Amino acid sequence: MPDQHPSAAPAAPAAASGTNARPLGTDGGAAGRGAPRQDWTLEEALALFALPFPLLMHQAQQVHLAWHNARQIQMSTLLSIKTGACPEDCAYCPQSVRYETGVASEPLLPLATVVERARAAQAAGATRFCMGAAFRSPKRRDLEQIGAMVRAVRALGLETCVTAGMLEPGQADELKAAGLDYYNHNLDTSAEFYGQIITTRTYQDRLATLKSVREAGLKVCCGGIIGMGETLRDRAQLLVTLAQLPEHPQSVPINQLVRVPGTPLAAGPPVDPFDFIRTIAVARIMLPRAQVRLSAGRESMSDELQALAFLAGANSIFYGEKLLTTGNPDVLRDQALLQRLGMEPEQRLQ
Ligand code: SAM
Ligand code: DTB
Ligand code: SF4
Repeated sequence: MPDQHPSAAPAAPAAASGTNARPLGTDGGAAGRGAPRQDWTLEEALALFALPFPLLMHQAQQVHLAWHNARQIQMSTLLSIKTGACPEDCAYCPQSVRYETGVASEPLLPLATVVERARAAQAAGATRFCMGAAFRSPKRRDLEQIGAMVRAVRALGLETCVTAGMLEPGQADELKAAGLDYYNHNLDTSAEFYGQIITTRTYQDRLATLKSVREAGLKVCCGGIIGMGETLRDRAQLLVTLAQLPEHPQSVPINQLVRVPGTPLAAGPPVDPFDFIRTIAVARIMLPRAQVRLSAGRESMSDELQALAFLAGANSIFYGEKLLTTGNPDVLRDQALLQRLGMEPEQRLQ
């Protein structure tokens, strides 16, 4: 008997089988693309994951081409503005005070240093500057300083993003008033698996911060991590949760776990690269309008694997030699990769 992929069975719903007439990932509105769907079910997401790889890639590319300029990649540069000594216990994170990872802690950087780094990122070709702070949640004085950083970086003509832990509604409003464009706060994984990774804040806490951010009028950057021991079902459920938010996040980072010695997740089986690409492709289909960012983990990926991620619909990267505390490909390698692929950095600010 010839091998039969599980998805060859007739159970796949229409959205995954490619047989329905409406554009994939949308409600089929009159404009051709329609509005992004917010009624994705876990069964539909799983059916997408179960598609033969070439069919999944084909569907992801159809969505990608309908919504985006597939030549362009958005480039964001990260800077850790406050490093280490974080009280939370996120099992993947080298910045938690609970793990011996060798990360030296540093208080909030001076404004001048942040501006200097933002200028350098802009000169290298980044259009967004993301400031990451290892806080459970920022205090009043922290937020004032971060607001000043946002104002100064925005004044350079860069888009701004901050990630600094949990926010109350008033704090999100304060950042919006400072001119912040995006706030990054990841769900990281499914609600079901979450408790095995973090115990010091709940999934509900994360959803509450996302609500504060959205309601302040900030753009939401929210995604997760692949490779923490989660099942395919957890990956599918994370994407369903993102797609069912009152509004799709405008930016969706898909991180591959960087295994940092000293963290509880330091040892673990590697992620199958094709499963990683599948996650990007399903994210592209379910969240058609979002920027899907090929995020942490690129340093260990071949150029060919990154090209597959772009084919699957990733259209944003972190650009610059460092993420927060770990490495990232150097800018010359990234520039060469885009050039070899006939692709280019996105110039336009959203
Ligand atoms: N402390 C803030 C918070 O957790 O909300 C902001 C900074 S935190 C480092 C931002 C995100 O980076 C995390 O939510 C997680 O998704 C990602 N991250 C942290 N360590 C990582 C690792 N080792 N590999 C992949 N992603 C990681
Ligand atoms: C996100 O999703 N990934 C970035 C950013 N948001 C803040 C952080 C990745 C961190 C990787 C581990 C480190 O460098 O410390
Ligand atoms: Fe702290 Fe953020 Fe790291 Fe969790 S992910 S330990 S909250 S810095």
